[in-house]
Amino acid sequence: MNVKSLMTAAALAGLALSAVAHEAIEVQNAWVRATVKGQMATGAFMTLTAKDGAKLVGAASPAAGVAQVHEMKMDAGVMKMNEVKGGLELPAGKAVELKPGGYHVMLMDLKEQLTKDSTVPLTLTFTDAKGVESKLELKLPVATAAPSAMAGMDHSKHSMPAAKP
Ligand SMILES: [Cu+2]
Repeated sequence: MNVKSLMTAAALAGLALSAVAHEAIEVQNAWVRATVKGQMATGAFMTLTAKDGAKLVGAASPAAGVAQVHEMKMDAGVMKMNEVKGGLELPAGKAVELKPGGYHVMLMDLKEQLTKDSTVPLTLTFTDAKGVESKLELKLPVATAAPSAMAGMDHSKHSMPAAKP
Protein backbone atom coordinates (compact mmCIF):
# COMPACT_ATOMS: atom_id res chain seq x y z
CA MET A 1 0.00 0.00 0.00
CA ASN A 2 1.52 3.33 -0.96
CA VAL A 3 1.21 6.49 1.07
CA LYS A 4 -1.56 7.92 -1.07
CA SER A 5 -3.88 4.94 -0.76
CA LEU A 6 -3.19 4.82 2.97
CA MET A 7 -4.35 8.41 3.25
CA THR A 8 -7.44 7.67 1.21
CA ALA A 9 -8.25 4.75 3.49
CA ALA A 10 -7.85 7.00 6.51
CA ALA A 11 -10.12 9.62 4.96
CA LEU A 12 -12.77 7.03 4.18
CA ALA A 13 -12.60 5.66 7.72
CA GLY A 14 -13.04 9.20 9.03
CA LEU A 15 -16.07 9.73 6.83
CA ALA A 16 -17.69 6.49 7.92
CA LEU A 17 -17.18 7.43 11.56
CA SER A 18 -18.49 10.95 11.20
CA ALA A 19 -21.69 9.68 9.63
CA VAL A 20 -22.53 8.09 12.97
CA ALA A 21 -21.30 10.75 15.36
CA HIS A 22 -19.10 13.78 15.20
CA GLU A 23 -17.31 14.05 18.50
CA ALA A 24 -14.83 16.67 17.34
CA ILE A 25 -17.45 19.36 16.61
CA GLU A 26 -20.08 20.58 19.02
CA VAL A 27 -23.16 22.36 17.70
CA GLN A 28 -25.31 24.48 19.97
CA ASN A 29 -28.38 26.68 19.56
CA ALA A 30 -28.81 25.86 15.87
CA TRP A 31 -31.79 27.32 14.04
CA VAL A 32 -32.99 28.47 10.64
CA ARG A 33 -34.93 31.68 10.18
CA ALA A 34 -38.49 31.08 8.99
CA THR A 35 -39.44 32.52 5.60
CA VAL A 36 -42.56 34.12 4.18
CA LYS A 37 -44.19 32.80 1.02
CA GLY A 38 -42.08 33.54 -2.05
CA GLN A 39 -38.92 34.34 -0.08
CA MET A 40 -35.96 32.75 -1.84
CA ALA A 41 -33.23 32.90 0.80
CA THR A 42 -32.70 32.65 4.53
CA GLY A 43 -29.98 32.05 7.07
CA ALA A 44 -28.99 29.20 9.37
CA PHE A 45 -27.33 30.09 12.66
CA MET A 46 -25.54 28.12 15.39
CA THR A 47 -22.55 28.05 17.70
CA LEU A 48 -19.76 25.72 16.59
CA THR A 49 -16.95 24.47 18.80
CA ALA A 50 -14.24 22.31 17.27
CA LYS A 51 -12.37 20.44 19.98
CA ASP A 52 -9.15 20.15 17.98
CA GLY A 53 -9.75 23.01 15.58
CA ALA A 54 -11.33 22.69 12.12
CA LYS A 55 -12.59 24.66 9.19
CA LEU A 56 -16.19 24.88 8.06
CA VAL A 57 -15.74 24.58 4.32
CA GLY A 58 -19.21 23.89 3.00
CA ALA A 59 -22.90 23.36 3.54
CA ALA A 60 -25.73 21.65 1.73
CA SER A 61 -29.46 21.23 2.28
CA PRO A 62 -32.17 19.49 0.31
CA ALA A 63 -34.35 22.52 1.12
CA ALA A 64 -32.07 24.89 -0.79
CA GLY A 65 -30.57 24.88 -4.26
CA VAL A 66 -27.45 26.59 -2.96
CA ALA A 67 -25.97 26.74 0.55
CA GLN A 68 -22.92 28.85 1.34
CA VAL A 69 -21.00 29.97 4.39
CA HIS A 70 -21.41 33.75 4.51
CA GLU A 71 -20.01 36.64 6.42
CA MET A 72 -21.90 39.87 6.98
CA LYS A 73 -20.05 43.05 7.79
CA MET A 74 -20.17 46.80 7.50
CA ASP A 75 -18.25 48.17 4.56
CA ALA A 76 -18.16 51.97 4.32
CA GLY A 77 -21.46 52.21 6.17
CA VAL A 78 -23.18 49.57 4.05
CA MET A 79 -24.01 46.08 5.33
CA LYS A 80 -22.47 43.60 2.91
CA MET A 81 -22.64 39.84 2.68
CA ASN A 82 -19.93 37.68 1.13
CA GLU A 83 -19.09 34.02 0.88
CA VAL A 84 -16.30 33.09 3.30
CA LYS A 85 -13.53 32.07 0.91
CA GLY A 86 -11.38 29.15 1.97
CA GLY A 87 -13.67 28.19 4.84
CA LEU A 88 -14.55 29.52 8.28
CA GLU A 89 -11.75 28.95 10.79
CA LEU A 90 -12.81 27.23 14.02
CA PRO A 91 -9.90 27.57 16.47
CA ALA A 92 -9.47 24.62 18.86
CA GLY A 93 -11.89 24.75 21.78
CA LYS A 94 -13.20 28.22 20.90
CA ALA A 95 -16.93 28.70 20.36
CA VAL A 96 -17.57 30.43 17.04
CA GLU A 97 -20.96 32.04 16.74
CA LEU A 98 -22.90 32.06 13.51
CA LYS A 99 -25.55 34.70 14.15
CA PRO A 100 -27.64 37.34 12.41
CA GLY A 101 -25.36 40.20 11.40
CA GLY A 102 -22.24 38.00 11.37
CA TYR A 103 -21.31 34.59 10.04
CA HIS A 104 -24.17 32.44 8.83
CA VAL A 105 -24.99 29.59 6.52
CA MET A 106 -26.92 31.16 3.66
CA LEU A 107 -29.65 29.02 2.17
CA MET A 108 -30.56 30.25 -1.29
CA ASP A 109 -32.86 29.13 -4.08
CA LEU A 110 -35.27 27.73 -1.49
CA LYS A 111 -37.52 24.94 -2.75
CA GLU A 112 -40.44 25.87 -0.50
CA GLN A 113 -41.52 28.13 2.34
CA LEU A 114 -39.84 27.32 5.66
CA THR A 115 -42.52 27.57 8.30
CA LYS A 116 -41.97 28.02 12.02
CA ASP A 117 -41.70 24.76 14.00
CA SER A 118 -40.73 22.66 10.96
CA THR A 119 -37.20 21.30 10.55
CA VAL A 120 -34.58 21.68 7.84
CA PRO A 121 -31.87 19.08 7.19
CA LEU A 122 -28.43 20.65 6.87
CA THR A 123 -25.13 18.93 6.12
CA LEU A 124 -21.98 20.77 7.13
CA THR A 125 -18.57 19.87 5.71
CA PHE A 126 -15.46 20.39 7.82
CA THR A 127 -11.77 19.83 7.26
CA ASP A 128 -9.41 19.09 10.12
CA ALA A 129 -5.81 20.28 10.52
CA LYS A 130 -4.61 17.55 8.15
CA GLY A 131 -7.14 18.57 5.52
CA VAL A 132 -9.26 15.45 6.05
CA GLU A 133 -12.90 16.12 5.24
CA SER A 134 -15.80 15.09 7.43
CA LYS A 135 -19.51 15.76 7.29
CA LEU A 136 -21.98 16.56 10.01
CA GLU A 137 -25.67 15.98 9.40
CA LEU A 138 -28.04 18.20 11.33
CA LYS A 139 -31.75 18.80 11.55
CA LEU A 140 -32.33 22.44 12.36
CA PRO A 141 -35.53 23.81 13.88
CA VAL A 142 -37.15 26.62 11.92
CA ALA A 143 -37.86 29.62 14.14
CA THR A 144 -38.55 33.33 13.91
CA ALA A 145 -35.87 34.21 16.49
CA ALA A 146 -32.76 32.71 18.07
CA PRO A 147 -33.42 30.08 20.75
CA SER A 148 -32.92 31.30 24.30
CA ALA A 149 -29.26 31.49 25.29
CA MET A 150 -30.15 30.17 28.75
CA ALA A 151 -29.43 26.54 27.88
CA GLY A 152 -25.95 27.46 26.73
CA MET A 153 -25.35 29.56 29.84
CA ASP A 154 -26.47 26.77 32.15
CA HIS A 155 -24.18 24.41 30.30
CA SER A 156 -21.12 26.60 30.77
CA LYS A 157 -22.01 27.13 34.42
CA HIS A 158 -21.93 23.38 35.00
CA SER A 159 -18.52 22.98 33.43
CA MET A 160 -17.00 25.85 35.39
CA PRO A 161 -15.05 25.13 38.59
CA ALA A 162 -17.31 25.52 41.60
CA ALA A 163 -14.54 26.69 43.93
CA LYS A 164 -14.43 30.37 44.79
CA PRO A 165 -11.45 32.20 46.34
CU1 LIG B 1 -25.75 35.50 3.47
